[in-house]
Amino acid sequence: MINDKNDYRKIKDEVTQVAQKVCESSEIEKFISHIDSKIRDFRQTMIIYGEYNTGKSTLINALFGKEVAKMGDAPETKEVHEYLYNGYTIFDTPGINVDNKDDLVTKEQLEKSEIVLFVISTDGSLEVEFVYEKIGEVVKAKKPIILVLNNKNGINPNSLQERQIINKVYLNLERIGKLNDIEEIENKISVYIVNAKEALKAKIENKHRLLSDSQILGLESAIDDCLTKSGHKEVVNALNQYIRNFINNMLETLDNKIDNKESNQIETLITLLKKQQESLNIELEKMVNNELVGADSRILEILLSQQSSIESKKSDIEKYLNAKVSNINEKAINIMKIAERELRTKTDEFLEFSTPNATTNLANIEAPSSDIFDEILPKIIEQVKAFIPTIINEIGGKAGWTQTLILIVSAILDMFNSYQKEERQKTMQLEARSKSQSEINKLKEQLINGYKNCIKITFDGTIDKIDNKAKQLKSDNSELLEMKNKLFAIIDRLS
Ligand SMILES: Nc1nc2c(ncn2[C@@H]2O[C@H](COP(=O)(O)OP(=O)(O)O)[C@@H](O)[C@H]2O)c(=O)[nH]1
Ligand SMILES: [Mg+2]
Repeated sequence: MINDKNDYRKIKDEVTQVAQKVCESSEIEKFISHIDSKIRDFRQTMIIYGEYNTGKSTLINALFGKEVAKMGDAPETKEVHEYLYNGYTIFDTPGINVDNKDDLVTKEQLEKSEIVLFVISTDGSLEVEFVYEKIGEVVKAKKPIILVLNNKNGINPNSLQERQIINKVYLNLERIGKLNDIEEIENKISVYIVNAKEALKAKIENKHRLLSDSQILGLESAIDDCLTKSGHKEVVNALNQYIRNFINNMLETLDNKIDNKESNQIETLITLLKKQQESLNIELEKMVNNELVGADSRILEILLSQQSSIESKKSDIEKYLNAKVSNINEKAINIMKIAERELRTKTDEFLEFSTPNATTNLANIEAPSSDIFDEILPKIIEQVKAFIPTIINEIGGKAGWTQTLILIVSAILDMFNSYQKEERQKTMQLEARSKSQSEINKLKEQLINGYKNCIKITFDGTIDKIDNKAKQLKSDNSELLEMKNKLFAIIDRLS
């Protein structure tokens, strides 16, 4: 629980520390300057609030009895003006429903003020829903509020028409109270009808009757009453809300950063690559199997042929297998080239799809979007594009396969030789068949594993790099989460 100015000093420092990583410096300056000014002068202030052209500035002048504020049908008040009234500060504002800039100026001042003098004009905004919503917001914020109906159309005081207008206003207040779950809203707002223009005139021209008819005197004592009765409690209430709003805006910015799609997009890219790798493996395995269908029978045929010598059998098998393997290699290269093209299209699509939006301009914090999408991803994509040539180089060097083939052919022939010498024809044929089968299976396995390995090495490197980036993003997120927790803890202290 916040008790004194020192608590606010601490909170200001803690909030500023996080804010420096989340907010624009101008926002932080405004925040610091408001807290500082409140610490310097812990008194309640009043804001003149309401739609523009309802007579807010005229009312200020009526209160002072002279023209201190500019009045006019065009929005005259473009910024917040500060007046000292009976020792209290009153702020005149441009009002709401003017334009974005003026509305924002007004909203900022509303957040900073403790007491609200809300002006509605009897000739205009009596039935405007938006106006009552704004009144509801003030009541919900637990700020004392006086509602002034500025009698622009000169209705006689205490007339039936005046009562009808006041009743209408109370009905509208009741309705907005129900809508916003505000109990007994009519007891939380005091309503006064005054004629600001005539009050000003009466004061300037010293006309007592006119002054009394303007009904400004009742309003003046209500304002005095409200100002003197409120104090520390109202200032703490408004200041806490001001800080909470500031923190909530920061939390929103942090949430946007945490929710940013980049982590998910990187996960998507990783999944895409893994799927690509898997389907490449399957396709190559199928191709190798298909290409070697019947290879064992062909080898057996060569082995059992009557005419040729062992030497020529050996060279026939070698030739046959060499041709097979180089055919398979060619097909493997083709498959990988197609895969490369497909991957390139997919990654291009991915990049196009995941181009970061340019609206993340709020913070000074390292926005992960820029470096991922501008620097790192293109590099990764380049690597992905380069993976096929790597494989082609590896399997293109035939030396490895030739070695394998010689081993396989020798194994088959050694076995065949020994049986031929013993002339156990039947057994030899059976053994030769199974040997051819098992050696061809070995060849299949070696080819498939060889390809898979090359693919794995290339994909793993790429996936690792992307994965690391994803991890880094997650740790960035954990930093952001930590900031959020700090802010939540401050909000807890404020309530
Ligand atoms: N007849 C009449 N006109 C008023 C009254 N109060 C303000 N006006 C006029 O309404 C216009 C807007 O007044 P102003 O005080 O500038 O409104 P603001 O934009 O809310 O500050 C001016 O032309 C005023 O002369 C009033 O009590 N009676
Ligand atoms: Mg004005």
